[in-house]
Amino acid sequence: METQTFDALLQNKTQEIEKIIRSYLPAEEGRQKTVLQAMNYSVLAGGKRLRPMLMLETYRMCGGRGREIEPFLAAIEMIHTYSLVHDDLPAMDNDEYRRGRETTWKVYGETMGILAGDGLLNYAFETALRAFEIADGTDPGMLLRIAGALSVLAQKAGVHGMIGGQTADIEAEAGEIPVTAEQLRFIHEHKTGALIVASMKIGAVLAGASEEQIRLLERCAEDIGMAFQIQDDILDVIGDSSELGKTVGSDEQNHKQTYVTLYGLEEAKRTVEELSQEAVEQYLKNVGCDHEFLERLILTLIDRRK
Ligand code: GRG
Repeated sequence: METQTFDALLQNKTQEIEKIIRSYLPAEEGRQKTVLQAMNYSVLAGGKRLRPMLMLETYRMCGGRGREIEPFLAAIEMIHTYSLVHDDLPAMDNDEYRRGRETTWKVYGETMGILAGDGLLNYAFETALRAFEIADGTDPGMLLRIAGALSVLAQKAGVHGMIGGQTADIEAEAGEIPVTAEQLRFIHEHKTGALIVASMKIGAVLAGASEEQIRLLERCAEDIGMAFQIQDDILDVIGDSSELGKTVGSDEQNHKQTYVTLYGLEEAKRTVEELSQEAVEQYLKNVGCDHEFLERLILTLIDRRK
């Protein structure tokens, strides 16, 4: 695929996703207006929308054509955004700049930042449940697939997924002892990888992919998640704050051990490349579907600058 074609496709697909996400945002009204404003502020601040993109493309690649996927696209972005809102809080990373804007707690205050994150997490499930309203009630298979997708969303966002990873990360940061490679792997797999795996798995489950296809796509997503986090560590060292829309150098400031501090910059870059190639060659290509766009997307992430 020509670079120009890929770029144009990426832009169109991002716009499509953006429209869907916006259509599921709550109205800013009633006595809880302030928290609703804070929730929407953080979602509307932008972001690459990578997780909904991976979900939608996996769904379509596996033959999905319905609209049941739409509330899940919005839900995964709400959960991802809540994690950023909470991660930026003074009690966690204490960041003031994210997605090119002041962080939610900086604008709305710390208490409202906590509530906005809680609100987004819960609203994500209210939103995903709306897939049942879209589904054709005469197809029990679809109802089961939606229930399966909800279960993936709950598990991967939860204590055995992202929250578990964040816990291990916070504890590693507070400790005096250097983190081991195994600990770091656990943190990355859960903190970052879990939502990326959830995105691709939900796409596959809703599209009715086979067990084997789901297994391959999970492995593929695990590699993408790991590569994505290592690249995030790299960009925290060599990235440009205005391009990234967030502060760089915060890992060093927080004395955080990362893939870069453990293995060095060059080895980290090599690993991102290797994992991304493996995601495509060993897993994506064996799913047996037209994978051209997803392949290109995964390989483009190797050199991402934001
Ligand atoms: C607070 C429960 C809880 C979890 C927080 C996800 C997370 C765990 C913290 C956010 C900070 C961080 C470095 C997370 C790793 C995942 C990651 C690289 C997030 C940034 O994702 P992008 O680059 O962000 O997709 P945009 O803004 O483009 O959506």
